[in-house]
This record gives sequence, structure tokens and C-alpha cells, in this order.
Amino acid sequence: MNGPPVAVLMGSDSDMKVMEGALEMLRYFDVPYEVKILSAHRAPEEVASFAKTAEDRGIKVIIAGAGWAAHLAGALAANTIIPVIGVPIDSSPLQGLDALLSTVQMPPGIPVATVSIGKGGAKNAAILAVEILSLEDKTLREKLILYRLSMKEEIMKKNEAFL
Ligand code: RP5
Repeated sequence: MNGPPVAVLMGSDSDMKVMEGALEMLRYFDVPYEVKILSAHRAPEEVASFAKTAEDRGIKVIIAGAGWAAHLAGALAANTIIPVIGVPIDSSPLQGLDALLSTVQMPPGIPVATVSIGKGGAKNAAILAVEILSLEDKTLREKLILYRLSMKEEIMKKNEAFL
């Protein structure tokens, strides 16, 4: 089936303010996505079923954000061979350090590509997803090159203020 190539999952609707960083970037690159609230501990069967059917529905990359002892990305990765990118969310008293370790420290054999904590990480998760898709999409590759160029131009422009 030809659904959107990227799925953005999060453990709670309270994660949306962080995960919006990923959605904004996917929209910037014109990459269609689907969004779902699914929790590894509150809805474990639904998480497994989502991951098991993702490939058949055309999903090529999953982005998963969760806070506290975050298991969502790992639980998804355990049930699919498509790449899973984990975003540790700073929603706990440990400000995301717990989620970072839970997400990045996957035991050998089932990787989760883990980005930095919070909204910046969510933004990078989307860029990494676009980079994965760009391996088979020349238009996306061009957009990524232009995006990097625009960042460079922006930073160089800031120097003009000191002239
Ligand atoms: C995690 O617990 C979620 O990913 C969220 O970051 C955190 C708090 O969830 P809520 O209690 O706000 O639903 O599972």
C-alpha cells in the first residue's frame, strides 16, 4: 500500500509540543506523514500491531518520541525492520536524561537511532528521516542540499552585523 512514508508516534498528547518540531520539518520538506499517540506501557498491543503492519502500509521510517523510562521506540523497533528514530522527551523530573538513556541504550541486535533530547532532537529526527528517504529520492536530496546551504547563508549573514 502507498501510505505516507513517515510515521510520527508519541507516548502522550503532552509530547506534542516537542514532537511538533518533527512535524514542522517534515512539512518544510513536503514529506507526507501520519501522527499517532501510542504508549508502550498504556497500549502495548496497539504499539506492536502498528509496527508489524507499518511496512505493508508503505511506511519507510518511524519517528517515536517518549518521556520518562521511554520504551516506545524500542518496542516499535522490536516489531519491525524499518528504521526507528527515537526522540527522548524532557517531560520527567530528570528532564529527559532518563528518556535519553532508555532510548539510546538498546541492547545489541535491535537498534534505535537516537537523537538529542527535546524539540531540537525532534527536528533532527525529521531531518534524519528525510535523509533516509533521500537515498531513493533525488528531489529530497536536492532539498537537503539547499537546506544546508540556507543554514550556512544565514550564519554568514549574521557576521555582516559586525562589519
Ligand atoms: C510518557 O510519559 C509520555 O511519552 C510522556 O512524555 C510522559 C507523560 O505522559 P502523560 O502523563 O502526560 O500522558 O509515557
